[in-house]
Amino acid sequence: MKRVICLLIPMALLAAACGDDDGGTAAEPVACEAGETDGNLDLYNWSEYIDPDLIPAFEAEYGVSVTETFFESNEVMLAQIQAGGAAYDLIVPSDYMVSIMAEEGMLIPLTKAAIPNLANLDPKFTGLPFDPTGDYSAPYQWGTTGIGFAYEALGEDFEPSWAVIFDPDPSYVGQISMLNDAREALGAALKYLGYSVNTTSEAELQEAVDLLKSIKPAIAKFDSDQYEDDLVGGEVMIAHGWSGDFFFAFDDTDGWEDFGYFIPEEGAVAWVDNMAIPRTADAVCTAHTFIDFMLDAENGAALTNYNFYASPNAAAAEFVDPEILGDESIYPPDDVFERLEFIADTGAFELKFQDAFTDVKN
Ligand code: N2P
Repeated sequence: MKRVICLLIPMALLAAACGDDDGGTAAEPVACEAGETDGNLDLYNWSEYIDPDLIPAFEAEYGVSVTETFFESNEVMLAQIQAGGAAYDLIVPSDYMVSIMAEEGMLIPLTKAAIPNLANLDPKFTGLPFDPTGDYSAPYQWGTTGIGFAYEALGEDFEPSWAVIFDPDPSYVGQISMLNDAREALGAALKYLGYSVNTTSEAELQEAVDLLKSIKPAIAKFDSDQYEDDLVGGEVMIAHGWSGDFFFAFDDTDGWEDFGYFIPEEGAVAWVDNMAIPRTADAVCTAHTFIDFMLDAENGAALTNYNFYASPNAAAAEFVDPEILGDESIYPPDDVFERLEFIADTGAFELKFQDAFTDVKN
């Protein structure tokens, strides 16, 4: 029976669901020293996530070149790494995906002595459940998933609820976008329904599917790539998306007065994206050196000042624009943080999320 099911599931998560029960064979660490390079770096990252000045700065300092390729979801990235085409040297998976990939033996354990700037990390961002020993990943940036909106649609005084999407006002029906991302879109529906984003209840998942299907006529598109541009460009009025992407677009278009972002009162997703080295990497030592470069205090601050995501780098704080540091939509206060939930690896249930989302979209 397991065999039949395994033939029907998406390729990207096949190994996680159908591999041997102990996960893949562990990858061996590689001996690298701080500052060592062993070739050019192929970086596989989310889009608009790195201050473009940092790439030439790294290239000049270490005499290697960096090629950047972009992905728009953890699952797309996983599928690419599993397909084994390009040998990316450094990837930026979110929390639950670090755990999936480490479990499958897809990540090279970090040689921590080659990354002295790990000491700059805020202790809150070390020992996290998806990589308790920090052996496989180093935090890059963190943020929340909520709702970006046009004040023209919601006015100044509205209830900051997921109902903005799941019980939409007729005035903006058809002008809503949602992330093209199974865990995020279903997670939003689960939160609205009062459930955990990490549910492993088929009944709860089905309720989330039914809810998303019921509002499909109100959804203009599922998109994770240009939703923030669609919002500031007037193509949609409401967008489900990642905090910093909205702020980046508001800043880019002088749109701060016309657009906003909120974390729904029912709770939402918080995430940490992390740097990790796939076992198929060629330039493993350059990848370590790049991780160390990104964890430098000033470089970490440059990231946040560019992409408006929060930094896990404590030493960076003094170089971060004070307006960003004090912005509660970027650095949520404790009472808001308590309502946030991290997406976790649900094991074999991951496939049910993927299948459920395919069902929603078809
Ligand atoms: C950056 C997107 C952040 C990814 N453009 C959220 N995990």
